Amino acid sequence: MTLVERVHRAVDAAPVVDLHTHLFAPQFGDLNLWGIDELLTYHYLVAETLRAEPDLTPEELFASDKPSQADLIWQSLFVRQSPLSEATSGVKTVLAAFGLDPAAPDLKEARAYFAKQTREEHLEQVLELANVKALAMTNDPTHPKEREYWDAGVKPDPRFHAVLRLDRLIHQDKPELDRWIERMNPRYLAISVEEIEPPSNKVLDACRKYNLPFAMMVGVRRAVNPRLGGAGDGMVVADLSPLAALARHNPDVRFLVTTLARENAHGLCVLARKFSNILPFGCWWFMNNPSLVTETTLMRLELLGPTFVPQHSDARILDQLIYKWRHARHAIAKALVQRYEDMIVPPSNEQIERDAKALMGGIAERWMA
Ligand code: RAT
Ligand code: ZN
Repeated sequence: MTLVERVHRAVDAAPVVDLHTHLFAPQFGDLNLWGIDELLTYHYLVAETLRAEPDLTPEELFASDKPSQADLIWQSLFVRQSPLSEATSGVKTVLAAFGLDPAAPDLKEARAYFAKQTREEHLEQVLELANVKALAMTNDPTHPKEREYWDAGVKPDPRFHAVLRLDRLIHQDKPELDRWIERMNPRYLAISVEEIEPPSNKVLDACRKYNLPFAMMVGVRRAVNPRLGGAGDGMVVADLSPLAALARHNPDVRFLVTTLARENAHGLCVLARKFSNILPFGCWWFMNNPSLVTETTLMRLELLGPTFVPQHSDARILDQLIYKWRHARHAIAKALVQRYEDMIVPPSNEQIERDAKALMGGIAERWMA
């Protein structure tokens, strides 16, 4: 077997621990999204459709029901135009994985397929196809529907780890951090921000008390185009210097950090070389494209060795795990091959497998333990 084959095989075989998704365990009922209409109405594809159809207004698109939106998006991005973007090629990867025709003229076959699946069987099938062994949810107690499940004492499937998202909670008059941490048993606390804002002492104290990492997703500018709703967010290049101060003043708190701007990826690596309590993770959102995943992973390997988490899926729809991870695996393996090719002594199979396991799941698992 060639080096390329050995590396791709090891990366494919390594089970994933997915550090950030928007998926819900099946115990959360309708919050757990799957199927062709959900896949096609993903906000990444909504943005691309409104670009491909300049005569269609966002208001018109959102006024129709979900299946009609999905039909329109399929015709626009998959039939009238070639599905060259990452989000469209992802849908094709998912359809092919289920043995469906990725070049179908309409969604009939796909709808019939998903209609036959049960929620439980479908979950097992997707986790197996994606080779995902555990994943982090994004749990927001200010979300009324989600809150009902927690209040009713929901016990999520143990492969779905809770994560307490603070974006909205910390803006409440009296955020009940202890109460939510004790109820959810989260693996870390998380926030998305435009610029790094040092968390309050209350939040840092909670991280210490419960020994939980604090995750920061940096560089999102919300509602750049509000008419696009959930598809309307943009990005900024952030100043990372407050992160250095935060890591320096709080050596006993662990920080999980991802940045949205390609321009911030290098600075984050340099900071992580200085502070072992910073873990760079994932190629987030607009960075989640094969070319940028390979580039970023290569840079991180060069600066940090195998001590980071190359990717998280950010999946919102269960079936997306299949494409987000297949595509990521391919991009990550490419970066690894380049590094191994430059080693004076070629790597053994054991070495390759050890590295693949650490990068795909081992390190994430340790940080979420
Ligand atoms: O990637 C996404 O789906 C974004 O909409 C965001 O959810 C982002 O990942 C976030 O967690 O804020
Ligand atoms: Zn996300």
